[in-house]
Amino acid sequence: MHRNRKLDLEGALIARDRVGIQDFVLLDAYTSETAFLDNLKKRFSEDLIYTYIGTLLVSVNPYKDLDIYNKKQMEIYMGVNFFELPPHIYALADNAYHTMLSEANNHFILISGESGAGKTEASKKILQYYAVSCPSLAILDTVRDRMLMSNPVLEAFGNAKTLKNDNSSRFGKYMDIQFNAQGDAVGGHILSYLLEKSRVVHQNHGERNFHVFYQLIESGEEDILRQLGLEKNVQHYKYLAQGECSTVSSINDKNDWKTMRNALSVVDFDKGDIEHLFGIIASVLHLGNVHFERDSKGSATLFGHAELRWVSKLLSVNVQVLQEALTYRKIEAKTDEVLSPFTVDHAIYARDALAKAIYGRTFNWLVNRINHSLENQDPSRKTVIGLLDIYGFEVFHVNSFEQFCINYCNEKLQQLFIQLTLKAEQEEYEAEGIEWEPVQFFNNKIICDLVEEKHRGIIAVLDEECLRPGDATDLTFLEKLEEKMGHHPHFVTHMLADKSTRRSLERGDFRLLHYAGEVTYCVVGFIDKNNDLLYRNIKEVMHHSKNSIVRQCFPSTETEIRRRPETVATQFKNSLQKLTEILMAKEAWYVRCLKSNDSKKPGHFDDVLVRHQVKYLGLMEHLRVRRAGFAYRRRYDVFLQRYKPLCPATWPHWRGLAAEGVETLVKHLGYKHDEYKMGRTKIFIRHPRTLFATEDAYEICKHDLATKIQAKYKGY
Ligand code: AD9
Ligand code: MG
Repeated sequence: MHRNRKLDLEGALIARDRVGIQDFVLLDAYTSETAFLDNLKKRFSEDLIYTYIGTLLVSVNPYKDLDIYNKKQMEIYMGVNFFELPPHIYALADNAYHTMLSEANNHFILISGESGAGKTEASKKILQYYAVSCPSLAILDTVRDRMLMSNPVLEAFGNAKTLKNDNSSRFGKYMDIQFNAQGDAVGGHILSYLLEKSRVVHQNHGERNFHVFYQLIESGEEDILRQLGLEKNVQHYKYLAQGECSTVSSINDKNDWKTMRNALSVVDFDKGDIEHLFGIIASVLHLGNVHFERDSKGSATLFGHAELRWVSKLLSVNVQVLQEALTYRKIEAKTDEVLSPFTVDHAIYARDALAKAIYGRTFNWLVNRINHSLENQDPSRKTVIGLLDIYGFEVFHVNSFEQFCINYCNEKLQQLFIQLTLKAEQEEYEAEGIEWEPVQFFNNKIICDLVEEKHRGIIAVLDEECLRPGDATDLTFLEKLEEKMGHHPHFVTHMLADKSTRRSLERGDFRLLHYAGEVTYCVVGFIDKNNDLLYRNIKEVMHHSKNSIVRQCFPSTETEIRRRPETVATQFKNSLQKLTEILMAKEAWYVRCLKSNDSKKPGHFDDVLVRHQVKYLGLMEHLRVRRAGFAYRRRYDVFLQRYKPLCPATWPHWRGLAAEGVETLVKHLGYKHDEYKMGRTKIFIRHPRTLFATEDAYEICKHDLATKIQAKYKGY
C-alpha cells in the first residue's frame, strides 16, 4: 500500500512539474520574477488560470470559456479546506463564507486588475457560487434571484464596449450580500460609483454607448419601438453612430435584451416602471438628434421639431417650455428674470448636458430601485460579504477627466491593498506575540496625496479653478498645476518634462506616473466635466415631468437650494473615502486579475504584459511578505483536530489544552525548533513544505486507518 502511495506521490510530482505549483508560497525561487512568471505561464497553458499566494487568488484571463464554472464544480468546493483542492474562485468564495459564519464577522472581496482583466466575470462567479451553495429557505429564493438578476440590468445600463474591453464597467460597484446566522442569503445592497456619463453623448472611434441603447434598437419589439418613436436603425441616432462599431462579435444584443427584460421583472419592476424607463432611454436618443441652427441675430433656433416633440412626449413635459430651456438661459435680475438666447454651441451644450443628466440620474434611480427589491427579509442578526468590482486602470491614446477619475480610484484601491496586507500581517503577528521583519513595498500613497490632498492636490487645484469666477479655462487649470505641483516626482507637464519626454507631451497635457504606469491626460474638458452644470430652467422643466422616474430624479429641492453643489471630483473623492472606511472595517480577501494579452486572444500569454502587471500589482512583494514571516497559520483546535491521528499521545483524544496538544504533536512529527512558532491562539509554520509534509503523512495515515477498518469489518 505504501508503495502505491509512493507512486501516487511521484505521479503528483511529475504532474506538478507539468502544471506548475498551485501556491506561489511553495516556489523555491520565490524572489525571482522570472520563476513567478514561468509558473503562471505553465499553468495558463494547461488552462489553469488560478494560482494562490497563500489565501490571495491570482487569476489570468483566458479569453475563452472553461468548463470549470458549473454546479458540479461548485459542489466539489463546498466546505472543503482551502489548500486541499486546485485553486479556484469558488474556493475563495467558500472560504470567505465559512470564515464569516464561524467568526460571525463581516468580510469583503477586493477584485482588482486593469481594464479587461476579468474583475466583473470574477464577481459574477462569486455571486453565482453563493446563490447555489448557500442553504436556502423558500421565501429567500426571490432575494437570491434578484441579487443575480441585478447584474444583467446594471450591466445593460452601466457597461459599454471600449477599446480595452467589449463589456467594460463604466461605473464602480460595491455589493453587500447579507447573510443570517444560519448562512442564508437574506438581502443585499449596492453602492455605485461615478458612472461615465459623458459616453451618452460622445464615444471614441471603435467604442460604443451603453449596451442598453443597442439592445433596445436591435431587439426591442416592434410595438415598443413604435410607441417610443424609434427606428430600427442604430445609424440613425447621432449618439450611437459616432463610434462606428454598433455591432460587436462578442456581444449578442438580442439575447442580452431578453435577459435584461426578464431580469427587470425579477427585480420587481412593474409595467409602469418599465414603460417609463424605456421612455427615458428613447428620449435620450431623440435628444441626440435635436439640431439647432443660427438665426439672423446669431442665436440658436430649433432645426426641425419632430425629435423634440418625441422628447417632450416621452418625458411628459411641455414642448414649448422644453424648447425654451434648450435655447435660452434664464438670468435672474434684481426683481425680474430675463431670458438670454443661446448660441448654437451653447444650445448643443445644454442639450448634451440634459441627455447626460437624464441618463446619469436614471442610473442612480435604477440602483436605488434594485436596492429596494434586495432589502433584507430577515430581521435577525446578519453579517455581510462585500464584493467590490470597479472599473480597472485604463490608458487610451487620449485620456480625459474620466480616465483621471478611474485611475485615481485604482490608486486608492492599491493603497487600501497595501495598508491592509501590511496592517493585517503586522497586527496578527503582534496579537499573537510573534516577532517578524517587515518587507518594503512601493507605497503609492505619494500618488494618492498628489491627487487628493486638501488644498494642494490636483482635485483641489481643479476645484479652485472651477469655482473661480471669471476667466478660468482648462489651460489656466493646467498653468496652476504646473505652478503648484512643482517638481513632484510623479507629475510631469510640458513645461517640466525633460528633453527625452517632452516630444510626446503636447501643450495642454499633463502626465501622472501612476503605480500602474504613466498616463498622459489631456486637460480639455476637465473644468466642464468637473462642474457638471445643468441650467436651472432645464432642471425645473424636468421636475414638472409626468414621467415618475424623471420627476424623482429632478427633485424640487435642487432648484430651491442656491448653494453650488460639490464638484464631480470632490464628490467622487468623498465617496471613495467612505468606501475605504466601509472596507477597512471588514476582513479582506483578494482576487488579483491579470490580463493575458491586449488583443483578447484566447489562450495567448503575453509575457511582457503579464510581467508588468505582476510588478505593479505588488504580487512579488506580497509573496515576500508571506514568505518572510510564516507562510501558514492555523488555530490550535483546528490543527489538532485534523492531525491528531499522527501521534499516539493525541489520538484519539487529547484531554489537555489544544496548544499543548499541538506542541506534543509537532514534536512527535519532528518539527525543528525554527520551523514553527507557538502564538497565543495559533501555530505559525514558517515554510509550507513543513505543512505539506504533515498533510502527506496525514493522507497516508488516513488511508492506513481506512484499510484497517475495512479489514476489521471484512468478515461481517
Ligand atoms: V473593466 O475594468 O470593467 O473594463 P474587467 O471587469 O476586469 O474590465 P471583464 O470581467 O469584463 O473585465 O472581462 C473581460 C472579458 O474577458 C469578458 O467579457 C470575457 O470575455 C473574458 N473573461 C474574463 N474572465 C474570464 C474567465 N474567467 N473565463 C473566460 C473570461 N473568459
Ligand atoms: Mg468590469
